[in-house]
Amino acid sequence: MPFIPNHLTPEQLNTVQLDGLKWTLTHVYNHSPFYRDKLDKAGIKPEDIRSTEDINRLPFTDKEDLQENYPFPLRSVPFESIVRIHASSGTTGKRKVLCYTQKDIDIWADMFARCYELAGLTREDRVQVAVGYGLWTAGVGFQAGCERFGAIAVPLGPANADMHCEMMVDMESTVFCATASMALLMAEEIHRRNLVDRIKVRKIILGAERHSGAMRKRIKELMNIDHIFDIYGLTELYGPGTGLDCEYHQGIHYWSDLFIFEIIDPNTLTPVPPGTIGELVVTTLCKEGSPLIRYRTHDITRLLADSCPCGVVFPKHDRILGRSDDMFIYRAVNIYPSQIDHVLSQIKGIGSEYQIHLTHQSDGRDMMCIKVERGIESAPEDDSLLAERVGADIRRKILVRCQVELVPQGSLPRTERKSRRVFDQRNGE
Ligand code: DLL
Repeated sequence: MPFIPNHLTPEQLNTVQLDGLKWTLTHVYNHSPFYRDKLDKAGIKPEDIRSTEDINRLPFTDKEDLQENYPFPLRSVPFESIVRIHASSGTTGKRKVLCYTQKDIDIWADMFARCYELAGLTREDRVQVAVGYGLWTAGVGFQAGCERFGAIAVPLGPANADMHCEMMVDMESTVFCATASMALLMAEEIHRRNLVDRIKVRKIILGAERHSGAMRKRIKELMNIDHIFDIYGLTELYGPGTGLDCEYHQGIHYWSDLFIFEIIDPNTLTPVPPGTIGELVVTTLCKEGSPLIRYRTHDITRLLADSCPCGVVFPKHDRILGRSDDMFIYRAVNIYPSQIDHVLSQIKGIGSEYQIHLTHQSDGRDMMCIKVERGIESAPEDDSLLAERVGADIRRKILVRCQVELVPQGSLPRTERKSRRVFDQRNGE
């Protein structure tokens, strides 16, 4: 039996969504004082939901709602029905803690199994999991999905490079799952140790952070990989596995029978049409423990309306282009790190790794310095030309002047978690 319910017609999907929306509203209204209060304030009762468009009338939920009601925000079932919690570290303040019932855990494993199926895995595959286990949803998500799918999980977690290399060779792992940063780190290690011909990994599934085309290209080349799949997810919405790009890599298919994705303009909070970039807002359709109603992810992307050559009926969103809270203002220009890595990705001769340092100069002006690694094919003598090229392209495409510093290949820190790109020292950070 396939895991992806590809037989669903658009009409059937719409019915599933409407039923799920009604169920969720009734569930939270009856069981969560927080949501009941929120809906009462907005003047909405569950029975007011008559079509999926009525979602527009519902109030938003945001990360502050999860922090203010710590430690069990959004809880909508009695404690005896909760079998697990997960948490993600908020950038500021308390962790976001989410509750799971057994049904939530089962649905999460099913949706993750769909991702493995979409990535073309078979039960013969050996899946080396290099993301963290514990409070974070990553490790257990990849593992439970793998077991549900029926492939062999090789559950290392971040571990160290020695152990990953050893297990990859000995276990003959065929799939490697990691954060984008960890995938790069391992690709470089495998290349450095001359292991490429001894490993059988042909597919990498990575996510948890935005990553550039240049980074994917480098990982693919270093490890001789056929496909890199981009997996999306967040703790609030079960965890990783809410969607994955198919082998055509033209967007991330997401499971619209389990949640509704909307894109809104983050300033006006109104929905924008498919194709328009904005903030992703999610509403769950069958989540029991901590349901989400129009939860603002702060992730920036867009819905893609076109059908996919792969034939999967589930809709797509674009890769995550950044986070609305990643934006920084430099010399009166709003800049997302993704704009910088987009510019860098187009320049031959530089590596995929970079950092953005913002400082306040003694003359009162702000300065942005981009440290970027020299590409393997470049020599230190090329530095000044490359720096000039980067500076000129940033000026032309983002309309700001900056300093550029070329640093040796491999000298910027590598991490097995999520890489930090922006270092804003303007407020004494
Ligand atoms: O990072 C879950 C996850 C683990 C997804 C492993 C994929 C792989 P959180 O720690 O709650 O959960 O962080 C969620 O990470 O809102 C995005 O900003 C970012 N993110 C997750 N996947 C991607 C991706 C996990 N594929 C936050 N591309 C999200 C870009 C991603 N950003």
